[in-house]
Amino acid sequence: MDKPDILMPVPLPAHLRDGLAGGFNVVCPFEAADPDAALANIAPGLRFIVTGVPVIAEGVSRPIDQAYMARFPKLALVANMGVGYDNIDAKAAAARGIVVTNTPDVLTEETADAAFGLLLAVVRQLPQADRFTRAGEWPKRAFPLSASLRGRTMGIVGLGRIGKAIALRGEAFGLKIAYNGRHEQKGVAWPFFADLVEMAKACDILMVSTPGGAETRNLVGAAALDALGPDGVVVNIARGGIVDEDALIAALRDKRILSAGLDVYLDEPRVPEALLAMDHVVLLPHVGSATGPTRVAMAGLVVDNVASFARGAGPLTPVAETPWPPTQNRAN
Ligand code: 8YV
Repeated sequence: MDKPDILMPVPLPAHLRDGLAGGFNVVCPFEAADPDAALANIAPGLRFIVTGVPVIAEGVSRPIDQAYMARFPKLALVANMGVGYDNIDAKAAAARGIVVTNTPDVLTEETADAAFGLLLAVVRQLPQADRFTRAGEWPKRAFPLSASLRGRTMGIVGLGRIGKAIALRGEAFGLKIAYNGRHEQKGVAWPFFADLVEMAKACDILMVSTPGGAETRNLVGAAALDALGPDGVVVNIARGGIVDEDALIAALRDKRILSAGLDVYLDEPRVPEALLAMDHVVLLPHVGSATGPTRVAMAGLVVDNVASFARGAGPLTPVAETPWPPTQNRAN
């Protein structure tokens, strides 16, 4: 029997493609001479899509929105390589009876490591110190004294799995922790702030670790940045759209906050020139989960989700909007 088609609308890692190739015919329209024809060819019978944030290819970004899903009448599963799935309209998927899966847990500790490394790099100016050493400046002068992590309070915007793992690292480093989110969490002793600006007033580090998408667009704006104050440090390892990029650039330029460490941007992989021109920020190319072992684990979970679903055993890690087994009114 022919292998079923699975559509990969954006370039994703080779090991994911290899993992799927055993059981599926992986269709990559971005490689076809005529991408539209390649899609039209498979559209009537297509049941599976595998997608993710295309971290490598400029200009190849494909939100899986309502209109896109509507092109595939038999679409049953959209499997995302990544815990964040703001690239997929999961509510629209739910309304069409399509299951969406993501890759939670396997990247939690890795991403928390990256977040904390970024925080240390920003506060102690480690990349700047490296540049200073390589430039042969050390024999001529001492590297300027940096800010310190001592005595700081870290406010976590979004205390999910990754937020909690970052908070535990913060405690081990002697930081005070607070958190903001939609709800106060049971069994969590760290102080909860329903209001982000109020939390920013009580903090000097803002750690952004909440899902992206329309609900959190520009959540961290000028008011929160001003509340953080001139010693304030913003670290964003979640999604670029959560922090108002223009407001952040203005606050950094006017020294209303001290610095920022960013792994994510509004229009990846393009980074605003204004940020690139600043020496007091640390800019990473969306590498939160980007280690060999973790990317292999993420790809493995994608393959396991698709394989399990395809053999009728259901998805392993469906997202909240498309629970499994399906509830009757899950579109609501
Ligand atoms: C990856 C991520 O960049 O999991 C996420 O939400 O942003 C990262 O792990 C991406 O998903 C790789 O496709």
